[in-house]
Amino acid sequence: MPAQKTLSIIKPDAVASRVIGQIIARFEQNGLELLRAELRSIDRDTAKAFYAEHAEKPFFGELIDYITSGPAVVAVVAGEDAVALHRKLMGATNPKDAEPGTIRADFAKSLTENAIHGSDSVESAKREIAIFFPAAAKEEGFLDF
Ligand code: IDP
Ligand code: MG
Repeated sequence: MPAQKTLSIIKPDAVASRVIGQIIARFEQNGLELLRAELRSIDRDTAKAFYAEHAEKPFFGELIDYITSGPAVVAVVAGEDAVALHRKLMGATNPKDAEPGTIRADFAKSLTENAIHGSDSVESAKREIAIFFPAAAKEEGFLDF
């Protein structure tokens, strides 16, 4: 089985805080590698499709405003057990609950502006990679993991 892949987003607050390098270093120090990465703004339609599971939540509007507010690093990160390992490196959604030494504990500003996104399952990873890297997703075997 090829290495597992996950969709990682270094969110606009972390890009503005200039900690892209520190976050990517944590991936690399923990056995994960970057397969694709783009510094880009996320448009509102893409953001709404990406966060569709939260469409009915009271914070949805705030979340879409935030994730589209400036450049983000959107990446495909790969390695053994990449989905769970990347989530572990992220820490809890609310930085107040995140373990010391996790990306959110160290870099997040608030529950909304929480520095990083990572797919929550292999199925989510495939859906999210196809949204942001449609050409890669069509490559033979890219989504076989
Ligand atoms: P996750 O990013 O840890 O998977 P989700 O529950 O999927 O967390 O929420 C997606 C994103 O929505 C969070 O990362 C955070 O930016 C934002 N968010 C989640 N819950 C709240 C909330 O209660 N208030 C405001 N923003 C929230
Ligand atoms: Mg989530």
